[in-house]
Amino acid sequence: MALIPIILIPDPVLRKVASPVAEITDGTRQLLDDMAETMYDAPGIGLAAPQVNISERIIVMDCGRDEEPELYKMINPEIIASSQERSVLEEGCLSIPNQTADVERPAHVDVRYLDVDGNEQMLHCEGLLAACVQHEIDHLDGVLFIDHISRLKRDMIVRKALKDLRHAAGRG
Ligand code: GNR
Ligand code: NI
Repeated sequence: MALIPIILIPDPVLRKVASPVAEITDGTRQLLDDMAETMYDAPGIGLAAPQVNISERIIVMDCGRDEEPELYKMINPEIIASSQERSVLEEGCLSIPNQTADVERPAHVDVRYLDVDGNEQMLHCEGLLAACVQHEIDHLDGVLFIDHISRLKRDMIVRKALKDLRHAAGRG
């Protein structure tokens, strides 16, 4: 197990469309383990492979409480149905540190994915898990949560985040 550095905006890897995984290998499983460790360490409730500089369609999520962890490892996840009903949730992103915004998305989604053994799985997601899985699959398409809010709010968040990061790097 190993922690992997998390990529921050404005790195272009976060804007690329990630490639499907063609073959699930021990390397894929090792990456999923390392991503889970990195997610818990951050801490975050989800992590997509582009956030660790790997442009492949792989995500991990755990929206469970501390007492009841619920880790999902998903390969080539796809949203196959979305509810008409929408819900608004405050989102953040490990690649845009210290910034949050209310994001409106379908309230429920059905996700199809491959598990670590290559078996097809289906998961019905609601609440925080629904927001999280949509946020993670967006990362696989080069989309960030700030793309779902007004341009004014987006520009403000990006400006603040970049300023924060400059200060953190000691160049501000
Ligand atoms: O840790 C995270 N919290 C979160 C909160 C609401 C909706 C989505 C998320 S995902 C985020 C971690 C992250 O950046 N995943 O890509
Ligand atoms: Ni994110």
